[in-house]
Amino acid sequence: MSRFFALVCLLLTGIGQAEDRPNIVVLFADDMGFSDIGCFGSEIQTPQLDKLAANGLRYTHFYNTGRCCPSRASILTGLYAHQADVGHMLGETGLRGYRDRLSFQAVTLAEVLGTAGYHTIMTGKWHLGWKDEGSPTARGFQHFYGTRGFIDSYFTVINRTEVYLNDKLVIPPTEHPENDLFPDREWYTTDVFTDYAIHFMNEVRKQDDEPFFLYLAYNAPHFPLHAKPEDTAKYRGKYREGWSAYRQKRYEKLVELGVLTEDWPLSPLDVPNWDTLSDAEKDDLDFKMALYAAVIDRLDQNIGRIVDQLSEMGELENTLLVFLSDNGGTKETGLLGIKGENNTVENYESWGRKGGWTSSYGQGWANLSNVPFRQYKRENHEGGISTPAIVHWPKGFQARGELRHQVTHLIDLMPTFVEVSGADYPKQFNGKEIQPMEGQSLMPSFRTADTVPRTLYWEHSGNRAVRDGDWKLVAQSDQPWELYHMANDRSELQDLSAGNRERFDALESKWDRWAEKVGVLTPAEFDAARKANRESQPKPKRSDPNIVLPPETKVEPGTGLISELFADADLWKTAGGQWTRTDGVYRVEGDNGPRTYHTGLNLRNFSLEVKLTLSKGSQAGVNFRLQDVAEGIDSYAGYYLGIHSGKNQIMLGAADFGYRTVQREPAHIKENETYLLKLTCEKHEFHAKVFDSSGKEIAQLSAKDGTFRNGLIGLRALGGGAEFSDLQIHALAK
Ligand SMILES: [Ca+2]
Repeated sequence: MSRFFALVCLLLTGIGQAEDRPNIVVLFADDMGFSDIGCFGSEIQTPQLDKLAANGLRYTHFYNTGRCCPSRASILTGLYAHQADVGHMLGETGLRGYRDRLSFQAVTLAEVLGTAGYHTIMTGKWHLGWKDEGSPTARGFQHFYGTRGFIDSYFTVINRTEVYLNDKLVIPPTEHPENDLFPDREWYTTDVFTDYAIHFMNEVRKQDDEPFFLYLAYNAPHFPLHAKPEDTAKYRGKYREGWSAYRQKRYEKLVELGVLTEDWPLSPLDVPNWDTLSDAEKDDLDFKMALYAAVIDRLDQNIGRIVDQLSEMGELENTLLVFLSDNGGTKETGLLGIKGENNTVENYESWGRKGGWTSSYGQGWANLSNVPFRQYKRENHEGGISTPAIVHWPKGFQARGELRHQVTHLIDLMPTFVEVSGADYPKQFNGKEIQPMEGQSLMPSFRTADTVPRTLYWEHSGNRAVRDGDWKLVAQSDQPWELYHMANDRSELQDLSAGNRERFDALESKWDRWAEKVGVLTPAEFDAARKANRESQPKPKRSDPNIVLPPETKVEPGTGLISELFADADLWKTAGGQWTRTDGVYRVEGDNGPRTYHTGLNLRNFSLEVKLTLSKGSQAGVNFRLQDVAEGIDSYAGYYLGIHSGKNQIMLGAADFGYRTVQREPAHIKENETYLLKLTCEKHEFHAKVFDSSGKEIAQLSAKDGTFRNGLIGLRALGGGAEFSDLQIHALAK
């Protein structure tokens, strides 16, 4: 806080009086189009957001960057995404503009507001880097629950989307994440991210009366479409009318609401006419859109919970709340959605909870999401970069239910929050020079609808745009520029390039200068830089076994027992849980979810034996090929051989996109009984046998995986204590 502002606060409020600076809450949706909520024309029921709009402001020209990572970089730093080193996604090039974490020459909203005395809270999807140095807690959030990467699943935790509580990995990939705040409720991202946001708000209020900043980055409604049945039921059947009917309805409502002017026609349908589809396709698409609507409906219900919480705390009036989406509706998954031919209404049970790129609504419905605009997520036409926007702050401004047509962007949140918090935007932070803010404060627009001309820029994957006053020059990757007059034609239908050469050239040079300034690479340059960076890195030893041991230790394939080489070495890493290791016995206590203990031993061909006792609780076993769980960064999928007392079974599971059981065998598993697990991984085949304490074989399992490269070997326990002993690992010949 600036000293002047502190003094003013002190004079105005007097010592001991309530803090006058507002709480700041940013609610961020993921892959949601311009017309997907009620107060922006949608038929999807969003009464909570509509109420916020009715008591606040709606911005009709609010822009994002068109895609997940860059939008997150931009909203948090107040810079263009390239300046925050996230010009593309999280690919490391070693060059400015394109790194695998946020720039250290940028400060986050949390870092700035934290220095002004705000409590800083984040829940949800970070998607700005897996590394510790770039994590939410490293970048200013004092409280965090969520993922460091993407999410792509609602009911389960899939590979590379581990859930962290602050810096602690609390949920590795699993089909059954634990809802630790509400053990009787199912773990569902939109719900639990809200649960934790409320939990943290209560926690900070127990500490003191200082305002808080909450950044709640939901993954809804990003695919895959995982909805709760009671939410889906509200919409199922409604969408059989087809996309054209709903595009027209939304357009008319947007005009009626005053969000759009009739001068901007509805862009033409960009997908096949609904009537050309078969009845089965129509039914399938109705179901998928009902799922999408249900995911947004649930998002809105949870936003209601946040509002209720603020109300109960008596702090809703003086909370500056902003709702935005990170990019428009997506056509990334094809015309009819992912696997339209395979994942059907009939076999919903088989794909309805499967994470990854398993289900989506497809381009047809994305064309509805982005009404009235053209194009989609990733692109810089209005359909990709326009977000519905709501600002609610009863104490901050008089306006209720009004529209604002000022041209605004994610980069504007930083200067707005600096202004309302009295924070100093630093020139230096942690010893680094910090780039100046790029945005403009929204504060004047809280008071007046007067618009002011401004210039904004975009670039993503070769898609590019510049908006200067009422003019916009925009192009798709590898395509020529198009020129539009936005006041007359925001739907971008009349390309005016031909008759306005001077303006065209001026805008093009403006964009070129900006691209030079922020370090834009063409897609080809980006690919080449990423490749060069990859090749410049020390290569992992491809020979087998690839063992992470002190450099002086040499292990050759087929050299027999190698576990003793590292038995006492300090090479073990935990991914959750307090493990102890004494005299070759590895123990983990407690009952707090999945815990993993890794050897640092990375092998392709090996055999392993270990004795395992479940002291109390459900399941434990051996992991291999789970580098991501151990390191939190890599993308190797994993296998798991485990015994499960709760379900009385022995299983071989695999985590790729979502955890799946490869094979399970029934067996009576007793607590405090010692079992012997024997496992061989050789030439892409896995064979396991399990014996009871009398030496009787009680299960035999096997699997084959041609893509298996090597596995980081570890021990794993879920839901209870476990003890491992007599661990023996042999490196086998290739
Ligand atoms: Ca997104």
